[in-house]
Amino acid sequence: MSIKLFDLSGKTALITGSSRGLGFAFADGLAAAGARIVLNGINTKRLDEAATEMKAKGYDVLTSAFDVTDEKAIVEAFNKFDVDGIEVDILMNNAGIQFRKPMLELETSDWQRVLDVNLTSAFVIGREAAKRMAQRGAGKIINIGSLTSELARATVAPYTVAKGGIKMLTKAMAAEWGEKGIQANAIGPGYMVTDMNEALINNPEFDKWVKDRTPMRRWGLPEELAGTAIYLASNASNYVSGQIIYVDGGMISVL
Ligand code: GCO
Repeated sequence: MSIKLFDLSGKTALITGSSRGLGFAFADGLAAAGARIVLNGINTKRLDEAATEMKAKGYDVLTSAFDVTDEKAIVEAFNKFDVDGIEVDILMNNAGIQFRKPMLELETSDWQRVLDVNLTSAFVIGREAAKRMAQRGAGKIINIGSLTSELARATVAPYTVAKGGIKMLTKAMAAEWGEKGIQANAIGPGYMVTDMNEALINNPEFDKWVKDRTPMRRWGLPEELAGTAIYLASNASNYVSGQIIYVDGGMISVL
């Protein structure tokens, strides 16, 4: 029997933080490959607008509004999936915030907030999804890392620590859940054109640094991440686990 390596038909993907930015690009990409999409965010207006835009393309889209730092809301969301017969086959832990400030000036509360959104949420949501995936003997978890999963940049310490943790959480998930038929991998986006990076893009000095530091001499486009997401969400990666794939124009590989 030939399996369709990159076909996501019949699969349901939950993508956190997917009403805009990279999350929305991931949703669009997986939908184009045939997946039913569950969009997530905390702003229900923005979530509904994103769902409407995707439905206009003929995609099968649901929404699930919950705060990724609210464990009770996460558990309730998954219990509702159970009641509604929604099986999350693919989980993309994409939700994340950035907070740029030197550590000497950084409040612990700001440090903690970034870690809660960018790292702990991936564990809690991953655990709830994996409980169900394990019962079915199959599942794909894709965590969103960063170049800062490997390299530090001054003034983004909590984000760097969280993204470094995402890389190792991905390996921990692979270690514990491989025997349950779950593959856990990560994507490390480079400097991408997103709202989160608007201040950097509009800073001529930083823009020049990114272009000089990147072999492809440009910022990445969110849609350029879709192919890697489809690969890691599909049968094409059934024996791939614990990996992080950098989609960064070559930046992390050069001095
Ligand atoms: C920053 C940026 C980066 C990018 C991305 C790079 O302030 O340096 O926000 O963190 O967003 O994570 O891989």
